[in-house]
Amino acid sequence: MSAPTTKPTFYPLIEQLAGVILDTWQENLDLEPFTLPDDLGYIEGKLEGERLTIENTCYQSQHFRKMHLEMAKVGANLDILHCVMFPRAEYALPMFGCDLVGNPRGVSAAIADLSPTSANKTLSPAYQEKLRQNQSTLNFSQPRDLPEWGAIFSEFCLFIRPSNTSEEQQFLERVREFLTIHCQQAKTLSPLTPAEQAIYLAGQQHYCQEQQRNDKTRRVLEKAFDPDWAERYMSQVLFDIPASE
Ligand code: BLA
Repeated sequence: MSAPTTKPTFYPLIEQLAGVILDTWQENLDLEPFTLPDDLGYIEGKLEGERLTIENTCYQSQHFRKMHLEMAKVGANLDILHCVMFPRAEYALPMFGCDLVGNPRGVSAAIADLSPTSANKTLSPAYQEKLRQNQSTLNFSQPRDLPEWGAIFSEFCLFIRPSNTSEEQQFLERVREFLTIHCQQAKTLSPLTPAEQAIYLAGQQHYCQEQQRNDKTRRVLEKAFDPDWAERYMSQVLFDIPASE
């Protein structure tokens, strides 16, 4: 499949968020390319007669095994940004994850979190202290309830429907904060012992297993492609479970 000659345009907040993610990565980390399996960089499918296109950008760094930014477009009605930073098992790092779903009427779901992978499923005191600093200034009029599998997220998880451009910008700035804290914390850490690594790896495996229970994502992919393809994409690209050593 060849790349299109014209790049699709996305809902403005999605374009802005992609810019914030890539800028923060570039400013804080030494990025190296990461190649997705079977050249899944650019993908096209058909969803009920509408074209679904997926553009993937992927990097790795000293602290992160895979940093994945995906922008997907379903016809003219659904724009999606998905981003996950998978830590290397050597470092006691949480998972950064973000999902934004937009339609012509606005953004229906904006979610971002730094999700714990430790044995006691809490973030380290350093993360908690940094995340608390501006937490009380946040004010969103339409918070959303997490599904059952959302127990993987931290107490700092943002899950909202932004109701105006000011809330959209507030979400954008909070994600910039999450990413900056995450990249800067990563650089302070020393490698874990093999026994400790096994615990954090199990935490990542659990996170990916639970994310694979997201029926809303699966349904979009199943309709555009087919159930086998959706399963392969969710388990090998979106939330590939890191192998145990
Ligand atoms: C919700 N994800 C959704 C929704 C759609 C997608 C259509 C419903 C929107 C709504 O309820 O308003 C679709 N998301 C996709 C697709 C891809 C995608 C097709 O990423 C990729 C091709 N999801 C993530 C990550 C998080 C996440 C990293 O990929 C969180 C860190 C969360 N998405 C998430 C949650 C919901 C959601 C919690 C709401 C699920 C629910 O209400 O049941």
